[in-house]
Amino acid sequence: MERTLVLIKPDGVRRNIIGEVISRIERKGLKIVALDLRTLDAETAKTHYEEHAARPFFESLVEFITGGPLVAMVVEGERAVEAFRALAGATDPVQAAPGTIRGDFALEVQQNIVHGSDSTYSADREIKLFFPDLA
Ligand code: RTP
Ligand code: MG
Repeated sequence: MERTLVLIKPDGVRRNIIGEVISRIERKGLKIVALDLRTLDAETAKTHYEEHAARPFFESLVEFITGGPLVAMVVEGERAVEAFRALAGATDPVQAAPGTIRGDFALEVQQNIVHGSDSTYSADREIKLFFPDLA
């Protein structure tokens, strides 16, 4: 069974839509196998988003993602990586289709509510980073 790392970013927690996001994951038929509310330190945030280290928005992204508590989850199911990315919608919430999490709840590219791993390779790396003790 495939696993993916999902984050409800600090903007989603601040806006009290944790339940809304979790409900969509469960409604889809995906299973939550680990879940934790935590505030990231800068080092973990930089490792998580290391692929973007050279991008102009990197510093601002790290500041945003460490700026308050977030919810980290491991989500499991058939093609879980792709299934959750479809629920999340496009990175830019204005482009994201209505009916997706970003399409329904966000307007700005940085504050786009959720993260989902972009491949099984990334999922593996990110799950080890966030939940090193998970079997
Ligand atoms: P994520 O990694 O958070 O699931 O998002 P994604 O794959 O859809 O998008 P990605 O390209 O990996 O970008 C990571 C996050 O960086 C912020 N971002 N800001 N200011 C900008 O132009 C910009 N572009 C991206 C977003 O929070 C995006 O989700
Ligand atoms: Mg990404």
